[in-house]
Amino acid sequence: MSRNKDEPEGRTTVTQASERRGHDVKAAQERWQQYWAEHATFTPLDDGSAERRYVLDMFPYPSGDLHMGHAEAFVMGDVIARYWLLRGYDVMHPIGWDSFGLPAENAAIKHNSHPADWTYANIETQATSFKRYGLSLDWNRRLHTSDADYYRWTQWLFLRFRDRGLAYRRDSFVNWCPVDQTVLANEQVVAGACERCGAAVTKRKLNQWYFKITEYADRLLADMDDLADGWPPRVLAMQRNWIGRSTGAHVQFEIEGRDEPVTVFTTRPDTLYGATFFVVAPESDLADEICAPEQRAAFEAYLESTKQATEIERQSTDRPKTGVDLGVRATNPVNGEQIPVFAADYVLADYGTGALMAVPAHDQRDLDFARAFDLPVRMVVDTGEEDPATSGVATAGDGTYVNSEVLDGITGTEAGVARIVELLAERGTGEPATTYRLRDWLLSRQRFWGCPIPIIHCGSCGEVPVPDDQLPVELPDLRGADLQPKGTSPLASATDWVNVDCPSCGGPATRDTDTMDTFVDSSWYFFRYCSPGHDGGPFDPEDVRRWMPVDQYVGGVEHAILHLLYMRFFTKVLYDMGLVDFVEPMRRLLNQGQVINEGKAMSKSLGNGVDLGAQIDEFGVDAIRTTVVFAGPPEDDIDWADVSPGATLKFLQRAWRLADDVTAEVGADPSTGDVALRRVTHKTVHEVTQLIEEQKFNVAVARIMELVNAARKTIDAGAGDSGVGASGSGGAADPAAREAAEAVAVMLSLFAPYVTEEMWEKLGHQPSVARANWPTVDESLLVAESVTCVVQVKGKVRGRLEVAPDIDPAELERLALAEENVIRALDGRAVRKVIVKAPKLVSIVPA
Ligand code: ANZ
Ligand code: ZN
Repeated sequence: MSRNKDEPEGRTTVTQASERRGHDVKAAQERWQQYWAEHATFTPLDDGSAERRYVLDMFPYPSGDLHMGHAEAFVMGDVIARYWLLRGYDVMHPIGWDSFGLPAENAAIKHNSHPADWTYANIETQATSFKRYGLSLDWNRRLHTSDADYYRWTQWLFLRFRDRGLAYRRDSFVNWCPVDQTVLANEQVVAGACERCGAAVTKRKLNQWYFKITEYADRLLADMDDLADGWPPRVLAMQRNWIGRSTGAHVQFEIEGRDEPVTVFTTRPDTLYGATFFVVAPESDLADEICAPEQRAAFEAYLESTKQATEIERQSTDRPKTGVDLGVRATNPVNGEQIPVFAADYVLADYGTGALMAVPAHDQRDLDFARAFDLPVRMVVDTGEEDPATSGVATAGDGTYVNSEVLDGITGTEAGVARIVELLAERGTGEPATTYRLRDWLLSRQRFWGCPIPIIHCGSCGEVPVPDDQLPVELPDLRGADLQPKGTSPLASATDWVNVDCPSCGGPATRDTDTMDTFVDSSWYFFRYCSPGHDGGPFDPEDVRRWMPVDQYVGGVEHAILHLLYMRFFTKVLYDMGLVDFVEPMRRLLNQGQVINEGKAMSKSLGNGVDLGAQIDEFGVDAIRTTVVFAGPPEDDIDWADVSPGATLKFLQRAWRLADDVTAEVGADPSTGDVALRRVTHKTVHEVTQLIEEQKFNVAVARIMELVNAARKTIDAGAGDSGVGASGSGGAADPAAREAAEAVAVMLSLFAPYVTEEMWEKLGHQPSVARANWPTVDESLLVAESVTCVVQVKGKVRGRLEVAPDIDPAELERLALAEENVIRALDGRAVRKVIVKAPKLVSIVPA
């Protein structure tokens, strides 16, 4: 433990000696960890004796030992879980590991070992650290998504999704990382580079498995109304944008040489008369199909050149527009005008219909393209701004229609859209339509360390699901095999595993060699916690009914989009399957901030990393936990350069000394104690309760610190006397000091579990403080301050009352007449008159 540097050497006073007293941090950590494990302190009873609450932290990936980020993420959930436990709820706070995934595989390749070895060794390291970190976790529900008895059910769920038409295969262009040799989801591509290795991402055509999440787009949007109270607004906004619902119309254009018309999606059908050209996505089948022979070579060269660009680059407005004329014409369905057709990469193949009508006057990207290719710009909405043809700036606002036949003279987009949609409907060339940014969820991965897709491919039967009673399809061991990515899954090399008899016809067949995106594993783990080890299904619906939805989910905002969207999708499908009776799995969501250092994210290259283990060795778990919480609101980032775990440790020792000093008996009546301290205690309990409910944990710590100071003052006020019988006047024997110390122990246990167990024991209570009762508030002690009211009988002072400054005169009169000394002074005589001058004086005149 570090010495107090402010303390002059060599001079020892009584207070300084007592300042040095403190509990043994390391011994306490070992002792109570063992106690909690032996007594299953944090295992819910699940017997209906108390209302259930489910607190869940986003489960960790076993990348190595815990780091400062975990310290913050997990302490927030722990504060909530411990608080609910103290409030008498039956709390479930489980833990597990999201243990499939690429890093394990890459580490195995690097160190010539097996992903399982690396994964499970890291899990053990993290588990030990979680236990030391004093988290109120129920270890009996522990799960690992890479265990066969977990992924058996991941596979089972996949097959149920497939039964419902929600899992399917198709060819598509996918993001491809040439280094990791795997498919990446859009969100795993950051600024055109692989999120993991930084390599430039390219496109590749592959036959892949998808979940049809788009079928749930509307429900994923609509059900967010239920989350408005419990989820951070910015997360809801991110989800909404990701789903990206757009309303407008589908409009059909005839294309030269093609029998069927081509449909475009537009949000502005009202600008149809301003469409001066037509654009299709270069990689779409349509482009390939309609391209005129004389333009074929140019088209193919262009197509090749677009494969490098990412989706974001392709859509960005400040990028020079490129494209190629396909040498055919499209016909505008409202005025019969013939317009040229281009392929250009600002049009995405998988948004809308992969084709658009270009209205350069009112869409900036179309205008940029028109200027680059010298195409006409025709204004059809007069907004009063300069004509886009001359200004180069597209106008998008409301205005009056011009050059638009049936629309001319109409004002306002809404009216314009309504009129044109009517016209299109009459002619059978268009209708209202809705489209989404959200794409189906690509779940195939060509990697080893993941959940095998339980499908068998048979030459005569096609795709055959592995029968339920043959699940799990276990990963082959592949120990010693080369896991180096080669574009096909390493599973393909396990020929004994791959070659199987078709479950349907018995003929020769092969297993699907893709594994699932790990987001599949993490989309249902919270259900499994309700039924640990259940082998009749992924979970027992009865268990889930009792515990879910989760009351509080805690995790990083980096999961604001995908993980949360996917688990919401899974829940809705399970609802449709009749397995759960709710559609949203998480009632409340808390996004904790990050721990940074010197203004920057911690990183190896910056050398500004702070090692959690070393911090704990130096200051102890309690000090680190409390420092993290005290640093700011849970959502904010913490700069470790600005905090002082040393000062926190001193505070915790001060708190401990209260318990060490108190001499009033257990159960001593606090109402005989120091009223001023009692007021502070009850006010603090009242405020801390509210602050915890509002998740303002940092302020709660500050309030508890003040209470520790107030209790210390009371104890020290009696330092001179023997301490015996000093009740009410301060000192260690004052029952109000005990009351304060007990309140500190219980409230502080949310943040500092070890020192408070020690305090609770010193205060003469049975362990565990985690299972104590949250202190109750005596409302009458909440008045801000009190005034002494003098009570006179026949002009003589007979009593004094401590009352609130704003006390009601009638109440004051009642209190005065009930005063013992006053009753004695009246001696049975009737009262003739009472003069009340609230709050200071009551004068009683007897008959
Ligand atoms: C004509 C038009 C006129 C458009 C106008 C906009 C303004 P949001 O709002 O994001 O849904 N579009 C359609 N399909 C596209 C694709 N595959 N790739 C790129 N852009 C596409 O965007 C819908 C609008 O984006 C559509 O409405 C279309 O351009 C374009 F004054 O049609 B609009
Ligand atoms: Zn077959």
